[in-house]
Amino acid sequence: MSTEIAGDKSNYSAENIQVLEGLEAVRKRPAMYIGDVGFRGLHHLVYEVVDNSIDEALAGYCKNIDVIIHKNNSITVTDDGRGIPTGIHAKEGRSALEVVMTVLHAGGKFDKDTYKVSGGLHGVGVSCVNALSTTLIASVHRDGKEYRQEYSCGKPLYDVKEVGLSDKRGTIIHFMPDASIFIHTEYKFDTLAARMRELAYLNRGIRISLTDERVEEGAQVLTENYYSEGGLREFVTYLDGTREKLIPEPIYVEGEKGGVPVELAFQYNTGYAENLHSYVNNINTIEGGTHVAGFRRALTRVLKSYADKEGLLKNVKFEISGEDFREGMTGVISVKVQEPQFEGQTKTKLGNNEVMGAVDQCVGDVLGNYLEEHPKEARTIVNKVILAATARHAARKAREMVQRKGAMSGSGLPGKLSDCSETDPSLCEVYLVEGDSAGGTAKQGRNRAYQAILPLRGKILNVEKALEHKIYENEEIKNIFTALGVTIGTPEDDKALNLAKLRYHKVIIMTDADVDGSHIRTLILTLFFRYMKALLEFGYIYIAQPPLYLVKKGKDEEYCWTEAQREDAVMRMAKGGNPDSVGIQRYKGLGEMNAEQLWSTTMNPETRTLKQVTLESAAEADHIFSMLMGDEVPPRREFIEANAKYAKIDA
Ligand code: 0RA
Repeated sequence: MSTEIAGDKSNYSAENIQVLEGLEAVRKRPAMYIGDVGFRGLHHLVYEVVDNSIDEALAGYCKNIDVIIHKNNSITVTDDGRGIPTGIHAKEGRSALEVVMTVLHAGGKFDKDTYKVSGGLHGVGVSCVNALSTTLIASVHRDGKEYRQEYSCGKPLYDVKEVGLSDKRGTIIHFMPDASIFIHTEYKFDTLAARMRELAYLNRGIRISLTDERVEEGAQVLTENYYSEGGLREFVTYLDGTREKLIPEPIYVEGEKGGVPVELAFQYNTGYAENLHSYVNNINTIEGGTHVAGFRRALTRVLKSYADKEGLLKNVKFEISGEDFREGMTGVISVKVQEPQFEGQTKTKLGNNEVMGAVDQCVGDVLGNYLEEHPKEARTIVNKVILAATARHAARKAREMVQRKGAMSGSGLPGKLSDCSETDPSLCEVYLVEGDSAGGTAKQGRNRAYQAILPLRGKILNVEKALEHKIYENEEIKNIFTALGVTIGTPEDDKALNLAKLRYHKVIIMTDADVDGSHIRTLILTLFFRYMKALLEFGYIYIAQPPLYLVKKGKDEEYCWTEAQREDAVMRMAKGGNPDSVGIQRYKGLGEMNAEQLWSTTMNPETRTLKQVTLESAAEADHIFSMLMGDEVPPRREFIEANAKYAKIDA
């Protein structure tokens, strides 16, 4: 979070003008400050306020943070910290509280010693939340008194005032997001819950509660409490909940090198995927960076030298590579960096070089000792690594076979693909369609200029449970990746290179609106999540929304996607007469529509609705995919019905 006050060096009146411009600018271009004005931005407001309380907790003054979603979708965040100072700020000539609430980036100005590292991706401060709220009320309990100031669209309605005595301490921020700015104003409990849970794991010892008051009249409000004593150890155990673990407890590292606090935990499971989640200042760094590099380097070096020393690699005839040390590993790494440099396409890649060495040393020390003290676990891990290397060699052979074959057959595109004529990927879309018959209909109905169709035969392989080389050998999966033009299983570092080859910038999954369809959709999403996560990270994946009903009377026909739309259509067509005279056809399968119907309801960009799949929380998605597609059946049942909870899907 920046600590610069806008116009700090200019004179008083000029400064005031700049202050006004500051918050006006936020209202004019909100997306520049909070990312977007959709669901993401709306939820970002809460994170921004909570981040301030987390900072106060990290400074050691706050233990409890309570978040309430009120009935009208306004929010209250309460903490028991020192309270934002209310005295007159010498330089500004007005209350410090007012400065914090009305000046961009003023957050950390008053307490230089405070360890300020928390802060959302945009790190814009609570004044942005104020600017984007029709009403905001800040209450501060401090020095035996309660102070208050209210604002409208960022402008104070009165000077900070004392409203009474108080024996409490802390800050309460209540705000109502401005409906004229945000596309959506309804908060999603699950989205906020995932972030609060994540924050509790990342900052052990802080108690966070989330309450939803939007329940039926008279019903009990819903409250969830998040608290972690063990921090990242517990986070890893939570993420790996349904996977079979190889060692009894995660390996845990907590330390500090060169002023960089490092915390990390990792566990090995019987699976094949690497699930490493990384954070800098509580921000998920999806593109990794120097902290991840430091961890990988130490892991490879220490495990290799241990295995060599113990003579465990005597019979291994081939090279063991870095990735082999991370197969079937779930880990979380969290560092706190005073001045983080974020790079990469989504500005979520840590660039600070000093962090690499800090993490490397912390991990090196602890892991070396761990292996010496736990010979049984050490052997288990090394055996797993050797197995991974063996499998990787088999997989590479299989993959090379596939690629050689592909290169030989003409265009190299799968025979089942009906390609489009346009070649600019940004204009092209491909429909992955469940079943050959619906694929045929889609082929007739499409606009062949820019829409390609790839029919899929029923259920594809469950990659969560399959051996890696089986995945490369699977026809259906090969077809998908060949059609998309990207190489499956490319190391994460080559993401950008690989994505540049993507042949369609909309990859649209179109399945039946039944349980099987939802299962197939999840299988495809799991495949992308595990083997081409960048497609999800960069927002290339969409879900088609075929209608659920056709309501009909005489020549009148109307497609409906929800129960409410259906009831509405029936009433309108009955025109006050008997609703039974109106026919309702329920569509379960794509096959029940003809080409023209499929085009007009589901494929025509003018009239269709597509849902874009985004990864709001990769950690939460990891947890849910492993549960959905893993070995334990009961939790999966529940989730298949409530499809698409794993990844947030925005309209
Ligand atoms: C700067 C100085 C002090 C407290 C805070 C910031 C503070 C900010 C927020 C935002 C939400 N909750 C907060 N709690 C505290 C206090 C300095 C002092 O008392 O000496």
